[in-house]
Amino acid sequence: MGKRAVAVLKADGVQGTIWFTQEGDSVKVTGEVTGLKEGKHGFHVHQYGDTTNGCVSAGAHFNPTNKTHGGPSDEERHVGDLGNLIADKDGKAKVDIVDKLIALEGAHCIIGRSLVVHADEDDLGKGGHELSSTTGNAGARVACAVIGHAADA
Ligand SMILES: [Cu+2]
Ligand SMILES: [Zn+2]
Repeated sequence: MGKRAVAVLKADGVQGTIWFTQEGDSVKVTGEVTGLKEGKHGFHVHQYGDTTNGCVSAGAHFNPTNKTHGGPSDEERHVGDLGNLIADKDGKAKVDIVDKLIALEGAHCIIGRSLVVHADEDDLGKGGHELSSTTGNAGARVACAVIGHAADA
């Protein structure tokens, strides 16, 4: 099976483990996040694996191709744009995504960068807010974790 990476989120109240598994040209993203407010929460790979100043030092969305912000199925998107988590009424979000742009090696490699979960919904670039084209206006960073190498699946 494929190469694997993992991010372990451990913030105040918000916790989770997210696995990234290479499957051919795509990366499967699986896991669970708990402790969220019910509803949608922006979910991105940010450029730096730096938490010296909390999630702020993770920097902007991982964007090696110099595009504007979008949704995961858009042509125009940051590599790090994974869309939204959807938390149920118990605050739990199950993650089961396949993405064709993030990678575990090469120019789009996300290992050593950060996974960030936001307080609010990512409008996928379509909200008409001044932040829509850069962040999806997803609000505060409620949890973040450095994406690290894991044993192969
Ligand atoms: Cu983000
Ligand atoms: Zn983005």
